Amino acid sequence: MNKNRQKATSVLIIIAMVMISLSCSTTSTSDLAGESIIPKPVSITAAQGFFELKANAAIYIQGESEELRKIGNYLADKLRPSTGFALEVITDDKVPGPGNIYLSLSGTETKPGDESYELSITKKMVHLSAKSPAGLFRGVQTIRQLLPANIELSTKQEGEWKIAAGTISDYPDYGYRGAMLDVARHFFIVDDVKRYIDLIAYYKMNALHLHLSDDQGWRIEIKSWPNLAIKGGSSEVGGGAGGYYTQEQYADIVKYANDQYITIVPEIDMPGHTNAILASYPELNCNGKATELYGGIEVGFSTLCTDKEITYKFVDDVIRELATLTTGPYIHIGGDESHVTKKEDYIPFIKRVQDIVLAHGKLVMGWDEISLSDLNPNTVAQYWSSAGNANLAVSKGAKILMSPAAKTYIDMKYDSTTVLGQKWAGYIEVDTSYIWDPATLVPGIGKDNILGVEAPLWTETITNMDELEYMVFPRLPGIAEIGWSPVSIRNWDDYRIRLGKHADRFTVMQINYYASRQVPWSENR
Ligand code: NGO
Repeated sequence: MNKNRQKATSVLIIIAMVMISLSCSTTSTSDLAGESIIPKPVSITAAQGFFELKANAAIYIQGESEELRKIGNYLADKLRPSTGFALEVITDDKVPGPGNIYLSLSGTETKPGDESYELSITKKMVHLSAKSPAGLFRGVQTIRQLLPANIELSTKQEGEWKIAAGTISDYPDYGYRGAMLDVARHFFIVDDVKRYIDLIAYYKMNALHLHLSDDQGWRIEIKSWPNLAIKGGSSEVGGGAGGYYTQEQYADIVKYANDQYITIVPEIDMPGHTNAILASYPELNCNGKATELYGGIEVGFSTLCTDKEITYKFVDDVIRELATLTTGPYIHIGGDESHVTKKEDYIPFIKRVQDIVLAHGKLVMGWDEISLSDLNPNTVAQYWSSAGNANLAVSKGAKILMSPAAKTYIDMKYDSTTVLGQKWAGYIEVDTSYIWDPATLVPGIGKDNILGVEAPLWTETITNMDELEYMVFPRLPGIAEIGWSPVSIRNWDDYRIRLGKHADRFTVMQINYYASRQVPWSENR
C-alpha cells in the first residue's frame, strides 16, 4: 500500500468508527439537558461524556443507616433484573472509586420531609445527594428515568446502560403531590393499590388518598363496628362482591407506601355518602331502620343522623382505630354533597368531627364544602368544584388542596369517544389536564394558600387495573409535574414531547395508556 492509499484507508476507518459510535449512542446518552424527565427538574447542566453502568458496579451508601440501605436496595432491585448485574449495596463512609453509584446525605434538613436532591453524573460516578432520605428516593426516580427505558424490564437485556454527564439540582414546588383512588365504588385489592403506589412514586408523588367509604361500600375493617366491613363491604357499583382491607392488610399498604416516602391519607366520607354505613347499623339511621345496600351511581341521597349521640360514638371509634393505622398527619372526613343533611345540622356536625380527629392526634382534610363550618387551625379544604367554598375556606385560615374537577378529575373522559369515565366536569384531554397553574386558577387563591395538588380517580365506571391505568395515563404524570416543577419551566409544547418519549417506559412497565393524538408517542402503535 502506498502512503496516500494508507492515508485514505485510515480516514475511511475513522469515518466508519465515528458513524458506528454515533449510531450506537442513542440521544438518551448525548445530552443530559435533552432528557425526558417527568416531572421536569428545576435545573439541569449538561457536561461532556457519559457514565456507563457496568457489571462490576456497586451502589455505595454513606454510613450505616438502615433507612439509606433500604433506598440503596430499592435502586438495586430496580436495576438488577434488566442489567443482570450483581449491584452489591455497600455501606461505606469513603467516597467510592470509579464506576459506582453513590448515595449520600448532605447538609442538614431545613424542613421535615425536604425532598430536594442533587445529582452529579461524571464519567467516573453517579453521585446522588440529598438532605433527607425522601430526597434521595425522589432522586432515585430521576436515575431510573435517565437510563434507557429497558432498564424497567424484568429480564436480562443486552445493551449499554449509559447516563449523559452533567448535574441536576431539583426540588418540588408544592409539598403535597397526590393521587386519590376511590376503592369504595369498585374495590381494588392490596396488590392493585401497591402497583398504583409504584406508579405514582415513579413521578415523584408523595401522597395517596384512599376514599375508603361511600354509599356503595365500606372498605376498612373497624374492630369495634365489625359489620361495617362484613356487611357494608359486601357491595359495590354494579352489584359485584366488593371487599375490604383487614387492618393488617391496610397497615401493609401504609408501610409499602411509606417505604416509597408516600403518605396514605384515609378518607371516611360523612355525613353524606354513607349508605353502606346505614345499611350495616340500623341505629345510625334517624328512623332506626337499616337501609338496603346500594350498587347504583347516584350521589347525595344519604346522611348520618346528626341528632343522635351514637353517631358521634361511631365517628369517634372509627377515627380512633383509623388514627392508629395512620402514619401521616391527615385524616380526610369527606363532607361533600351532603344534600339531604340540613345546613344547620351539617355545620355543627363538621365542627364536631374535626374536634374528634384532632383529639386523636390527626389533622383534618375535607372536600371544599366543609368551609361552611368553622374550621380548626390546620384544616385543609380540598377544592374540587366551588371556588366560593375554596375562598371561604381561605378566609377562615385553611390551606387548599387543589383538585379542580375540570382539570384533575381523571375519571373524566378524554373526549366523546372515550368509553370509560364520566363527563359531568367536561372532557379532559391531556393538554387540558396539563395547561393550568394552581396558583392562578381560582381568583383570590394564591400559592401561599395552597398545600398542593391531587388527581382523584373516582371509580363508578372503573372496575380493574387495565381500566384504571387507561384513565390515569397519561394524565397523572402531567399533574405530578404541575405539583413538582415551577410554572416558569413548564410548557405544553416541551412537555408533550417529553411525555411522548415515556411511551417506551409505559410499554416496558406494562402500563395500559391512552395514546392521545396530541402527543408524539415515541413508539409505533
Ligand atoms: C364528585 C363526587 C363523587 C363522585 C365524583 C365523580 C366529589 C368530591 N364528590 O366529587 O362522589 O364520585 O364527583 O366524578
